Amino acid sequence: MRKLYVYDHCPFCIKARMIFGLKNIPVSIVVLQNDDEATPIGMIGQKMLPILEENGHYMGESLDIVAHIDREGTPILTKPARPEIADWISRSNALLYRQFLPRAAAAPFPEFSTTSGRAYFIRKKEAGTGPFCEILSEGSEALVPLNALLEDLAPLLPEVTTLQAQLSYDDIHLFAQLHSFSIIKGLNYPAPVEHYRQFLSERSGIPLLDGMAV
Ligand SMILES: N[C@@H](CCC(=O)N[C@@H](CS)C(=O)NCC(=O)O)C(=O)O
Repeated sequence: MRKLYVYDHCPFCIKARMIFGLKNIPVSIVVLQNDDEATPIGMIGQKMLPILEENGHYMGESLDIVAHIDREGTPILTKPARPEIADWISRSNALLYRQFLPRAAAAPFPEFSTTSGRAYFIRKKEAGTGPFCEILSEGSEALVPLNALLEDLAPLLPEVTTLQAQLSYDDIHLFAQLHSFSIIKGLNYPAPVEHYRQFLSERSGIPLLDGMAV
């Protein structure tokens, strides 16, 4: 069987996992330790996941994996992408990942099951953001703009009935983004956003992180 190497916290890995779940194509999920550099470098020449292993070949890049698997049988990502969704994602990126990273660093993800795996992530990401404890001390004030973004998203979303018929690459990017949002406790999801994230979680078989949210 094909193997998909991932980190559970990684939004790009969520994108690659989604296409298998949405198309009901079996794949064996392998979670690497976050400080395991040798395995991914041995496969694609860089320390980067997701990686798909198929018949002794390795494919990196989440969207290459999505396109490759969507070409198998009947494609499902047939609806055109909408620029307003890409725009919302890019507006939310910086705010989201500032709050996401310190929470992910403390969460019970399998890629952090060794102390060195967790320490590797903290060292690497704090180099970009500054100390995680300072970000966490921003408290609920920091959630105000994220809640505003969720309000902005509600009117942009397709109806769930439309989603049952056709999906697009927007749904891959947006669910991965909302999956990251779900590790942040205390956010308010407007009803259309809540329906959307639950629908795609169920259809792709990828649980949201609400249960470990802080
Ligand atoms: N362009 C890549 C980006 C993948 C990516 O940035 N993966 C991150 C995890 S979210 C990674 O493996 N970074 C190296 C590290 O964590 O050390 C893709 O879409 O597959």
